[in-house]
Amino acid sequence: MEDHSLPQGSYFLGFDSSTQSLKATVLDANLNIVAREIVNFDSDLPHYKTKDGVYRDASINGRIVSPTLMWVEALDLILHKLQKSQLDFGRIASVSGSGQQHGSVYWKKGSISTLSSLDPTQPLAAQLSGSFSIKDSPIWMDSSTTEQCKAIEKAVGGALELSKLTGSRAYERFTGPQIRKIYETQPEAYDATERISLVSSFMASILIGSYACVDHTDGAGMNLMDIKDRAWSKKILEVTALGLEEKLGNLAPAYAVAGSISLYFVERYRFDKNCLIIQWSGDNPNSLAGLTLNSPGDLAISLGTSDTVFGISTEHKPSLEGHVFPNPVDTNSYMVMLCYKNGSLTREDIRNRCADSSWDIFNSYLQNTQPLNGGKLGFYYKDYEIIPPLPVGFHRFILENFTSESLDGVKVREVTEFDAASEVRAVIEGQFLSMRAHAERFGMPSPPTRLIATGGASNNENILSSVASIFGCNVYKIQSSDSASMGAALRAAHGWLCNKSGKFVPISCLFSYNLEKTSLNCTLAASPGDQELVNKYTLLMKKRIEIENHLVEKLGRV
Ligand code: XUL
Repeated sequence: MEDHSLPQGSYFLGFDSSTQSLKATVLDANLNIVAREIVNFDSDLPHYKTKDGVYRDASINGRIVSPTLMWVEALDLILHKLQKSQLDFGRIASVSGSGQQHGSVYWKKGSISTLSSLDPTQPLAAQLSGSFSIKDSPIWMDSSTTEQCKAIEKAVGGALELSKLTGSRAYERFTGPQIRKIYETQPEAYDATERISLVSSFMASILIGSYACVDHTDGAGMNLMDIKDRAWSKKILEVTALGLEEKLGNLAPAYAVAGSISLYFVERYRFDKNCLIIQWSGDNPNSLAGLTLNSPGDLAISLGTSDTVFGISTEHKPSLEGHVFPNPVDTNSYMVMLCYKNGSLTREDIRNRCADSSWDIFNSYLQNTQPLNGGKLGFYYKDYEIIPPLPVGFHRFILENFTSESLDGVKVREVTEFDAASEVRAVIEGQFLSMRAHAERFGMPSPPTRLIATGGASNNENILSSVASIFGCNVYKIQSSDSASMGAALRAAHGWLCNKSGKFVPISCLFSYNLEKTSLNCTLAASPGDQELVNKYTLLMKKRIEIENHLVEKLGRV
């Protein structure tokens, strides 16, 4: 039998270049965490003057960008922090990473020579500051490309056709519509671009000192890749922007080697020169790997700047809602996902306004209010939401005569405010009722066999208890809530193993160690308790969707 063990004494480094921070997780050969670090963009790199890692452009509706150079500077800073923590870089056998999905970077013509000859005595940012034809990268929060989405869908024969081809209908944050907008509104900048990277392939490019490929999984978040063939769709490239193919480079599987680490990092941080860089991917696909999701009955929810719900599917059913991506660690299955823009920043907003900016008060409100919130339903969109496509605004309703036995005779009354405690419960129940409803509509398992929670808010027991009752299943957690950087470290190990074997090997080979003894062990965090409550939530969810449909008819994007 082939030996699938990882070399004892070696380390595997995973990054997560996300909206608000750059994180790193280092695993040893037994898959235990040996080091972690974080660079918080707002506080550690204040000279970029970001708020929550982004710039919200008040002059253009829905435009949200991040300074590309900040991500570059964060890489030097996090490596410097890891160096100070005495991490032995020489033991790192491979590196991979997660990038916030959809965000794009525009490399100026000629930048490849700067990238391939970086001087290890100088910081990265100083050397790459002139390398971008667009200085601020459009990111996943941007919703300014509705016109481009409509045009692309129309040109390929409709939204469902685009979903059939690429795994998703056109979405404002997806990279194809973003590129089309740049092509239309900044043609000189588009012409001056020699390579367009995703955040994932961008960070990998810096590490290898050359342009890295986009991986198949994150590539499916662009509305440009034929998901069946895992190749750029010529038809869609043509209707997106002229001359696009040469700017995109090649695609590669997630488990492939992007290249060896560049001399810059060997000399500046003492990485081993044989250290491999495995293709980076999106944060959600890598979370799927980090949570060791492997059964179609499992669902994961990631509660971060964005909230996402995802699972595994063996088939690709085109839909007008949600996304289908290739599974980064299994060549035969797909990842299915829903993404909400109003995640932690919206929870924080309600905490700040209603709970004196304190999570303790927020939690006490959750503890002291009854499940179902006496029929109070809230819709909180601090940012233009994706699911449902509704603009910024808060909407509150009270269901009168809601006995929780049936919806007969229930009257819906709109109100302008709730008391503070009800507002807190309404934002939490509202977010998870919406997730359950849309997950069911998208064909995800209901109830799931189990639900694995990750991301910052998964540390909140009160929130997880509501999740368990709303979804009607047990909720589990892994030791670290940073599944995106954990998944990247795991994918670094997986890619290393595939490279050693000269072919794809299932990631389960890595788990022959007995998962329970590793940092990936899942523990039960909350149970649904009483089935009657689950049934009542089912009714409430139905009513909520009815109200949501009315709101979309009245205010939504078509
Ligand atoms: C997924 C999405 C977000 C970002 C967050 O489609 O837009 O979850 O990946 O980093």
